[in-house]
Amino acid sequence: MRFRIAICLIALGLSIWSAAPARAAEEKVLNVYNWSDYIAPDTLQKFTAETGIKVNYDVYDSNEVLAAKLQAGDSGYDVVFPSASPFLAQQVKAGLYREIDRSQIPNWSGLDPAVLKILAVADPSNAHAVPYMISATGIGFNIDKVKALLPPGTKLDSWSLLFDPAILAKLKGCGVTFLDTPTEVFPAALAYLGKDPTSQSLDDLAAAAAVASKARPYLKYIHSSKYINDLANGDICLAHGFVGDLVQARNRAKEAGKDVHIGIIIPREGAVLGIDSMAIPIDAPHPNNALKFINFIIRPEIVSAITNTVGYANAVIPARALVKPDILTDPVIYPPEAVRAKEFLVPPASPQYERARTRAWIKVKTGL
Ligand code: SPD
Repeated sequence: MRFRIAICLIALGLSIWSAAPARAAEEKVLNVYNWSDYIAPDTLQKFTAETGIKVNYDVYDSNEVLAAKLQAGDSGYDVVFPSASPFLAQQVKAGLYREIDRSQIPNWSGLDPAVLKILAVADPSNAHAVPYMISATGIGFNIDKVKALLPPGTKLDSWSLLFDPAILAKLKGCGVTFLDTPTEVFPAALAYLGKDPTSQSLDDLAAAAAVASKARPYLKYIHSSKYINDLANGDICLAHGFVGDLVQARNRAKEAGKDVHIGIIIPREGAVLGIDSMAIPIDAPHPNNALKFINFIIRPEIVSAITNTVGYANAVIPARALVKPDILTDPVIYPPEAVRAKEFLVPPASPQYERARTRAWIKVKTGL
């Protein structure tokens, strides 16, 4: 019997030993699942040229879509980009990510400790996620159209632009849009109402849903990425959006030489703070390539080129010297302390609250 156990242990030892070279010889492929409009045009080519690793690259535009893929399991992805809270927090708790082997991420030393500290709220000890891009959620608008439609002197600095039915009635004809997620719309509605935007009380949820439902008839659509081009082309005039995406809309309008001028605000009542991170799914087929990719992305030259393209701030301190001065000084991309102080993370919620929030959102969307 003892002999048999010994044989088994030797066999186990051999199989572990023989698994090591197999891991080292991981096939030269990496499957990445990122947000749309969230990388520089040459980032992937540069990575492949340097490492020989071919990247299969898919995109999504909502945390809910990523969450559904991860929960189903066997996504086939090696690197994904969840937002810090509530999504990353819930997914870390559910054991959906591998621990990051920091010995493989020498560029970790450049990461801003202040950002890591905030991210640690979702990912204790920063064990599973590496910060990618940071932004607030705000409002983008067509300056000329909105000013022409609203009474002179209307202040363009508040969530009332998105939720006040009197304002929406005036803007309806030129196109107003919401992001397609309750984790952005309801906190913004609570901020508009002067309530705690991180509240998880069911009464506050009902109040937020009522505000959003009242706005619904004035909306052109609810979508989380289409607004970039539509705002740039003048097809809509006011969009609830991720600030970097609104910056891209502003840039696209300028580049197209159209007579469209986009204003962007982080509303004075406060706004959702988004810290998107890179994480490796627990069942990733190419975890070693994923580590190489993550380390590559946070290299100052690479991450600054991404920031310069997509209009989102990054968390790499030595990259700041390489970010274009007009981006570094843009108060919606790198907001001043007074604005940042009002930004907040959406906290993870109980399953019961999440179900109520999803039900409330479906009601808002369908108008039922
Ligand atoms: N096109 C890039 C979109 C990035 C969205 N980040 C989500 C932040 C959640 N608050």
